[in-house]
Amino acid sequence: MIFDKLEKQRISNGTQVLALIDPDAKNDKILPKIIDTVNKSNFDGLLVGGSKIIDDNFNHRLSFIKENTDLPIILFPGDSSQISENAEAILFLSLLSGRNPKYLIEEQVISARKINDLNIEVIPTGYLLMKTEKKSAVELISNTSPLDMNNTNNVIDHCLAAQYMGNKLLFLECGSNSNSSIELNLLKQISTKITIPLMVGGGIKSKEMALSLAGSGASYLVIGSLIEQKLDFNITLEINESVRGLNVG
Ligand code: 1GP
Repeated sequence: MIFDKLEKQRISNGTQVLALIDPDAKNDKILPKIIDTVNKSNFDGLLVGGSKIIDDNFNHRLSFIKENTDLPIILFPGDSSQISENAEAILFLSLLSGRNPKYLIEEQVISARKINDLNIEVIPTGYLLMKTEKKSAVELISNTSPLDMNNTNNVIDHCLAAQYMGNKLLFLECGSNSNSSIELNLLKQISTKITIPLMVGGGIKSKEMALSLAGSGASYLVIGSLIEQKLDFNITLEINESVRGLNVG
């Protein structure tokens, strides 16, 4: 089981770093280079998914990714159309920061039978979108309001609710290519209250940022835009090696 394996790695090696590939048409030309960068960066896992796929080639791109990497594919779907037999696991997300039924339960119901038929491992994940300077694609597409990071109690209440609902993972999202990631003090406070692993993503662009997030309680870091923008494995490899050993146990 993929999640058990990641958790075992996390407990013995510390914070895990996952690559995120957006399998959208915009990346078609650089997809081989993205995969090559991921393969050479010693990532601990691979997420694949995007807010919106503009054509019907999602599955085709997943096959291509699968053929070209040894990392198992974990879906991080923007909606129920992003389910594929080429994946081994799925973050079964519920956008709990929002109040739009489509992303709280409707897309989940639409996708459940397909996931079951394809025998994809399900990782129940509470998904919380944080407010940053820039409006994220998630905010625009889901038509939901992100959580104000200054309202610590409200964020922690959402985190606790996500945990009490039985989620195995909590994804704290600042939006792809965000100018900032989650505030460190908030992350620290969340990590003292929450016992399920914390996955942090959105705007991780440097080793310093990755180290601060891991040092503040992030169990998993997700890096997407940096891979696409730089296509330089030296940068991502340095980040991944730097957090190894932090948060062991
Ligand atoms: C987006 O959290 C992920 O959903 C990754 O964000 O693309 O900014 O790395 P970046």
